[in-house]
Amino acid sequence: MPTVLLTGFEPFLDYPTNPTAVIAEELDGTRIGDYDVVARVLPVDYSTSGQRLEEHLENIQPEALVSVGLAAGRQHITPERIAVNCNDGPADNTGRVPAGEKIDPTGPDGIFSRLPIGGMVARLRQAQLPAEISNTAGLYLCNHVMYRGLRSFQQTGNTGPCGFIHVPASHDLAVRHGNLPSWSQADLTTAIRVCLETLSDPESAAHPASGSGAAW
Ligand code: PCA
Repeated sequence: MPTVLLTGFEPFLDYPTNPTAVIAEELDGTRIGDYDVVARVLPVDYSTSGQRLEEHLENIQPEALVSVGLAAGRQHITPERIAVNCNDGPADNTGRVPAGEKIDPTGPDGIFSRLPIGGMVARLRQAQLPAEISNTAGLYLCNHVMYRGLRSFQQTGNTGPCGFIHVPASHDLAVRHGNLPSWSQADLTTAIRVCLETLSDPESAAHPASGSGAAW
C-alpha cells in the first residue's frame, strides 16, 4: 500500500486552535482510497518546520505528501496552485519576523503543485463542499512548507503527488473572533478526506487545473 504523509499545523498568532491539527489527528492511521494515511503536526516556525517536514519524509518515505493549513477569512477549501521562494509576513511562534528572503537561495522562484488541484475542486463541489483553486498560498509558513515539500520531492526524485491545501476557520475560531467565515470541524475533515480520495482517482488526475475564483 502506498503511504500519504498528511501534515497540519499547530496554533499560531491569535488562533488558539488550529483545525488542521485536528484533521491530522482524525485522519492519522486511516486508509483513504489506495493510500495509508500517516499524519503529523508541524510547528509554525521558520527555522524548524521545513527541517521537521524533511525528517518525516525521510523516516516515513511516503509516495505522496499533502500539507494542510488554516487560512482564516477564506470561505472555501482552496488547493494551492504554486509555492514561491520567499518568506514574508507576520511573526512566527518564536517571534521571528521574516524580511522577504528566499527560502532556498539556489531553488527556483516558484514550484507548481503536483496535486490534482482541478480534480480536487471538482470532487469537493460534487460533495457539496465549496471549493476553488487558490493562486497564492501567501508568504507565511504555509507557503514555506509547501515550497519545502515540493523542493524536497524534486531533490529526492520523488515523482508522486505533493502540494498544499488551505482550509477556512472552524466555528470555535469564529466564535472567538466574531466576523470570520467558518466551517464545522467535521466538514473540514471530510473535505480533506475527499481531497485525499482524488489521489487514487485517475479521472481527478486528468482534470484540468482550472476553477479558481479569481476574476482574471
Ligand atoms: N496557516 C498559516 C501557517 C499555519 C497555518 O495553519 C499560513 O497560512 O501560512
